Amino acid sequence: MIENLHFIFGDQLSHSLLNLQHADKENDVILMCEVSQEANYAEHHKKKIAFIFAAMRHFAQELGDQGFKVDYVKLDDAKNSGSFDEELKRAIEKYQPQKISLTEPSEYRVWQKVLHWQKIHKITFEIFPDTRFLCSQVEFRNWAKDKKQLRLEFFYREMRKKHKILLDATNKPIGGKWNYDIENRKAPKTGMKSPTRISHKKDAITSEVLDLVAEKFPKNFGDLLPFHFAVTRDQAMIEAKHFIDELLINFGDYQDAMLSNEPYLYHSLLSCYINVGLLEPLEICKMAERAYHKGRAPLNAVEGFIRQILGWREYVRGIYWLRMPQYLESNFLNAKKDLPEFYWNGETQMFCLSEVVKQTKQHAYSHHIQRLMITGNFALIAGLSPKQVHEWYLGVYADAFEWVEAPNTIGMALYADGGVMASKPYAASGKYISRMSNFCKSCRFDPEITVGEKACPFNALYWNFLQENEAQLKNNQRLTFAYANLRKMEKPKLQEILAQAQKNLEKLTANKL
Ligand code: FAD
Ligand code: DLZ
Ligand code: SF4
Repeated sequence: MIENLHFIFGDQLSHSLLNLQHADKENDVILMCEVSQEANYAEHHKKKIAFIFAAMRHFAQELGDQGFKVDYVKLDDAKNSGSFDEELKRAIEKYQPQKISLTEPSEYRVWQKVLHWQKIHKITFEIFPDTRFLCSQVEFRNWAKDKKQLRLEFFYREMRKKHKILLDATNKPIGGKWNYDIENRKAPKTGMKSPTRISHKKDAITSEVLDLVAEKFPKNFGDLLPFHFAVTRDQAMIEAKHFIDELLINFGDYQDAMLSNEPYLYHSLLSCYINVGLLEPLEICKMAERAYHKGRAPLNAVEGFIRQILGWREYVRGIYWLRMPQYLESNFLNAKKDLPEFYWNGETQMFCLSEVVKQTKQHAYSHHIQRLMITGNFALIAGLSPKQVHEWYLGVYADAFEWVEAPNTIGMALYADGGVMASKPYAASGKYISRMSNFCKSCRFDPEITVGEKACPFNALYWNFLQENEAQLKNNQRLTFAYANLRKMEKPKLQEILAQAQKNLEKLTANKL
């Protein structure tokens, strides 16, 4: 019999967790388990599963080294039941704890389980808030409650003030402006190359996990090897320092740039480490702020980077908890088409899409603009089902957890929430992609052409999207210019473009685009 059973989930790998702070090395047991139910609730990329299991096993080892009693259930343990529900039940029977202690789970799905456990197990549950987030659910609700419209910019300013980040002595934003986004849209330079990224050595724990994933998930999407991920806090901190010292300086300027064979450019690759808890958001923001004060990175880069973490990351989490569970059913534009095969196999003539899917398959990573303006934009203007698109993003990226993925996909990329997250749909034609990338140079289509054999499919689909969704979108002030252009178009030309869009959609359905 023990006093307290601490249940730690796979994205709670932080020594600062409140329930760990309260754990007693003598009398408590810490439970962690790899379960097939979690591995299979989405079509997870092999690298994602390997990263999470390897990071969980290393974290369990660190806790053991610190003197905690850890019960770690591996996926292939003979008694592993395959679900959180049954593993908790088994641990309760084994240890007869007086109390179950946990930190609130990040996802609604798992929170429902916790509520259920409280009903069925006649034991006291002690549930701690997740203090790694910089805005609590209650705080976000209070901020949101009297607002007609939620907008990141105002939330972000509050967060800057609350956490005293990039403020001068009078609590005004350093440099005089809150937001330098306008400076962060440079097109890529020809021949641009970013520094080589770190590849961490694989120890016996990671190698065992890689063998396990190869054996148990052979048919899952994505390449398991090569595997470069950090799997401990120390390794993740090496990644963070590398980013701050070598890459942050260019992060702002080329934040929106896309290049083939350069999947990472100047992005941090820190999302998966922050999301599982190996790194904490506030420490990363402070590292970036220090780099600015030491003159090692310009303000547009530092502010832009901090805005993603202190602003967007917290904002999307707030929206998720405000709107769940209905959020997953959102379909404001009534988009119904099935996700095309090429999202899985990359087999499409559209070079931009095949390149992003290829990078995703190789690395379980794709940077923000590729997720938003290539795979997301296409899904939006082709009218793909938000639910199917959401399930794809949830599976294929190593950093994907529903609380952050769903608002980004359903809200930001697909506008399926009708504007809760974003003030306008991020619909764009091939001209945008051509300006911000070198993809079109390798493509059989031409971004300057809208109709005909060589026409870039994004172009006709873009106008078709505006036309088809006019009733829902025409009053959006940020689309005034786009609708004015649509109306200016001569009727025969518009008819030709709409007919081309239908051809594109027919080819899409036949897997021939
Ligand atoms: P950087 O570009 O270096 O940005 C720095 C950090 O800011 C990131 O590590 C991340 O923690 C944070 N960040 C940046 N943008 C966002 C954002 N929009 N929302 C939340 N945090 C942000 N991010 C996830 O962490 N998990 C997801 O499942 C996820 N799904 C997405 C789906 C779509 C359709 C889109 C458009 C975006 C999604 N994002 C998601 C946001 C963003 O694309 C990733 O956080 C980013 O690409 C991760 O790479 P990075 O660490 O190199 O980020
Ligand atoms: C994503 C994931 C996977 C693939 N496997 C596990 C697992 O076996 N055990 C575990 O504790 N967590 C896993 N995770 C992360 C969980 O999905 C994450 O902890 C929940 O989303 C928390 O809400
Ligand atoms: Fe993509 Fe169109 Fe450019 Fe081809 S021409 S890469 S389809 S944007």
